[in-house]
Amino acid sequence: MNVLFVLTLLALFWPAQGSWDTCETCGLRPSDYQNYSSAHAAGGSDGHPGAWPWIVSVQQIREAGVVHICGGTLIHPQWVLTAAHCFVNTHNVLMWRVVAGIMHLAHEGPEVQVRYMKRILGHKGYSNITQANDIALIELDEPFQCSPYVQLACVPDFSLRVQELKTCYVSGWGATMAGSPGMPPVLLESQVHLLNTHACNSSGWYRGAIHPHNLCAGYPQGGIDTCQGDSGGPLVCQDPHANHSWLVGVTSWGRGCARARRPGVYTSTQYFREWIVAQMGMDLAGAATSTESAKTHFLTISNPGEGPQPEPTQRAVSSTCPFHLDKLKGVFAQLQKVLKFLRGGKD
Ligand code: 4AZ
Repeated sequence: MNVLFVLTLLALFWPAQGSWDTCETCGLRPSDYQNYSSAHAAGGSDGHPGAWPWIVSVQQIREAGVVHICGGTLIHPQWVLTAAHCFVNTHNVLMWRVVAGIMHLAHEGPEVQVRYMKRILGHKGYSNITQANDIALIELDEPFQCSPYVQLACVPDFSLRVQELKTCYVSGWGATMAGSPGMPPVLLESQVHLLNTHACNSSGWYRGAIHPHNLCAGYPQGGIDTCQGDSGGPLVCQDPHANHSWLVGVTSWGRGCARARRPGVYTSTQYFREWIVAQMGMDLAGAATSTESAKTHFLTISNPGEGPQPEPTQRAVSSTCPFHLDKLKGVFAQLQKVLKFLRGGKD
């Protein structure tokens, strides 16, 4: 009986150990849990590998080599959310690649993964004059493999009260000063505040240039901001009740960088959630029948990885495959294996 108890405990904790590799969760940073070997924007600071495991570098392949153009965020193993304006010069998928698990752009260590593009789905309503609908999805040729350095971000639905989120961060390989030549090759991060959109749109600020689907983030006095090269990348905020983050914005534009009353402007992922689901859903209709896991990954869009599951009244939770059910299924599978082993059966 004692052996069974020990094995039960083992079975209970076993799935948690390997779960970084499965892409079953979103919004979790493995580096918060384990001490993996040790991210910006104007006024920001360096982080450590795996600090922002959902960020990717969207790079153009040129004759002279590859060039970082934009950031992006992994929201599914095979889908990256980014800004539409990143592709104004070329929509040719053959000219692009996406790099995940990278911190220093010049150092592609063993944790770095590279994928190529199958499709670029820019929002049809994108305007390069008003920067309206500055959002795009990239479908990759092959899925990324989740790891302690590569994880998915969670896209909130309408029940999350985004404006109430207090602890938010931007990250990227963008310039440290407006107009500065080149980019820092290392991923930088900055903590920013979500700013009141009405104030952001007022005279003395952006004077009506902010759309209902934008968020403003930074500081009224400036000093800390995203900048050229950070666009397409993530604005994430910590959930106040659990230890996962929400991808609330895609870095879009700003007048200069880090200037007073000219904060960074972001495309709201919450506003475009239905658009995102519709773009990916068309493809997933086929993919979901081929593998059950594709369905699970897709559902992580609304199911963050850990901590208390949100109240249904507060945030919609998919009824088909909640994360904790998945985890329980894993535990029972392990238990069954253990029992089978004890009975002398083959696994
Ligand atoms: C850009 O061009 C860019 N200060 C991104 C963010 C901001 C300005 C410019 C915000 O990628």
